[in-house]
Amino acid sequence: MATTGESSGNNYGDCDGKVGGKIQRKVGLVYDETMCKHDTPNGEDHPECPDRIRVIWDKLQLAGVSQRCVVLGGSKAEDKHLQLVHTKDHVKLVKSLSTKQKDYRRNRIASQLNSIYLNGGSSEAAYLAAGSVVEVAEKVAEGELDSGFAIVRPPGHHAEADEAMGFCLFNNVAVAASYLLNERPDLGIKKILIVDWDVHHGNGTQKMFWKDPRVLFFSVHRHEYGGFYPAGDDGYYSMVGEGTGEGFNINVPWEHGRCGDADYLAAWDHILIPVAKEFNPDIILLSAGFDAAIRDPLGGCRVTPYGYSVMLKKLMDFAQGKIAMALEGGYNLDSIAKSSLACVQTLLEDKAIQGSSEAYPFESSWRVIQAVRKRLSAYWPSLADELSWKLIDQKTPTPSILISSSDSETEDEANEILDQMSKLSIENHQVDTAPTSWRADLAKVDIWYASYGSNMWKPRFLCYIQGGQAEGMRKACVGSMDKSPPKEIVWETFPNRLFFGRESTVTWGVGGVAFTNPLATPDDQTHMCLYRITLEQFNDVLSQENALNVDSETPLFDLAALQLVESKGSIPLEAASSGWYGNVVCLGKESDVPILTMTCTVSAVEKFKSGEIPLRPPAKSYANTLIRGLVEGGRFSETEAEAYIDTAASKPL
Ligand code: Q9C
Ligand code: ZN
Repeated sequence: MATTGESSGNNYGDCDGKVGGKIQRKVGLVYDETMCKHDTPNGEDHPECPDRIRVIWDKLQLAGVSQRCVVLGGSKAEDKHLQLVHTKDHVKLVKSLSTKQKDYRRNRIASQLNSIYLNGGSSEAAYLAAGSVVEVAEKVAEGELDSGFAIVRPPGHHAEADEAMGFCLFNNVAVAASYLLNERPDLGIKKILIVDWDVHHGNGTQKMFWKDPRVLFFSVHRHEYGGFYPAGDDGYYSMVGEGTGEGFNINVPWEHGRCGDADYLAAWDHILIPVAKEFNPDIILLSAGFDAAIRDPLGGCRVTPYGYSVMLKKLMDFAQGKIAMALEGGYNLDSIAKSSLACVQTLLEDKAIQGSSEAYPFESSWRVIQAVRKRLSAYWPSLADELSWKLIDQKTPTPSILISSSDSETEDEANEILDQMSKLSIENHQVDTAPTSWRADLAKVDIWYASYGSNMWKPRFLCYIQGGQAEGMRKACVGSMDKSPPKEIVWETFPNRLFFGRESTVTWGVGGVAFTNPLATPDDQTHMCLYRITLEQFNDVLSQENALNVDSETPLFDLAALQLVESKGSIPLEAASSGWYGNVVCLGKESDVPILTMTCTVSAVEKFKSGEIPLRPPAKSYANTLIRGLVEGGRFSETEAEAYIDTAASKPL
């Protein structure tokens, strides 16, 4: 490896690295200004900008931290090492982007790639980025350094064997891993854990070690069912590797942004750490993107410097603390500087970074964590146990308005979160409090939930219980807390008028959806499918139907409300007054169990009648879902079902 420059930092203390009697860990840092020359060709703004590594370096210097590290200059990767994970053609292509090349050729190449820009400095920076990560990893493996941080750009984890993408040219971390395993058997590195906490999936790294059991690849990222960059299924938890590498690829795919310390630490405590214990790596390479950091413009997540420090600290318990960190993404200059500082201080084993994580993981994060554990439990016995209810009942409510809001934090929101983060220390980030209690009471009471809309189709209704998304739906449901299926299903017909209204819904898109008049009219008929579920589950269905949060402190519909609705026939719910289905109606009893449905209020029916709110026929796919429910449920033949829906959709109210 060619070393362009190497200088030893000013280590306080003597050669043994003692500070104030305490053994100072040897932490390496690579920084090379040459990597700033990779930039957009015409000076356009881009989030992956040269200042990213400058601000990190400046911060470490200003804090007096770089002075306590071993500072290395960058070194260029050798082609033969790059070719351990990249094709010859790809290496040749990146090499050919040298300063002598004309801009237009680089622009043409870049335009054919996904999220890549190129200029005269790109090639050299890419060689330096990869070589610097190799250099740090090698020194850590040799034991010359305890750990190290390569402050490099362009980043690497999206780069595939034959393709640059996602701001990445060479896969820096993958090159280093492959180098240690294949070129340096003398160092005794036989098992490598790669942890990728960049907010994006490390698709390139995953592919490069897909069939390789020597590398355990762990990536936690925003996935959103394949909607987040780099889109598709690659980052899903079902992707576990293949051949002898099966089980050595672990993805934790968040369903949405806004994940923070609590979510990441839950993934650490309940997936990564137990697996790392079993795998027992010889070294850890960290794809350390800081774009899951709070205020990152691309990531939309909320990890604090404290969160990063705890995640890192927990990794230092493995491989005798041998960790080589490499910068990947991270686009808020202030956030990446602070996060990097917290990490280097952690590597130096300074006093614990102050902060706390009083928040709980999202309900969706627990769902993801449980799914990952289940999928991988065959390979990692420590994942096999079910997590206790006591644990996963600790979750952060999702304000329903946030579901459709943008990903980036407002300043106020961010400040408020940071404010909350100033109390606890690393040791006690897990908080034990009693779960909310209304659920236990309402779980003891059965009701019939009577459905007359899409929920007549059982697979669609089950989404409200088990979570997920049935055919035709545009959005997944979170499901109920209690995922047990309905105890019984029966059909009944009630003297109420079925009709369709609203312009569109989030779940079904454009077109009207079903309502039934809460007031009975003797000449009308609404056919309903009755599911026998608990009152607790009914609350969760009610919340989901009204776009409210299923994990609220108080039930929407408690035992008192049940008593009231049985005597009054229908009650509009205060808490669901902004939803369309906030009116609970009691239609009678069946086997002594009350039959409840939910629809709009009487006053909304008046507005539909007057035209103030337009009636609207259902779109074809929604109507078909109802027909499917009526047919598959055995209530009607297809022709009968079609006629029934047609009539309801066309007859004036
Ligand atoms: N609609 C890293 O963080 N976004 N790369 C493209 C296109 C690309 C991020 C959006 C994000 C790449 C290393
Ligand atoms: Zn990223």
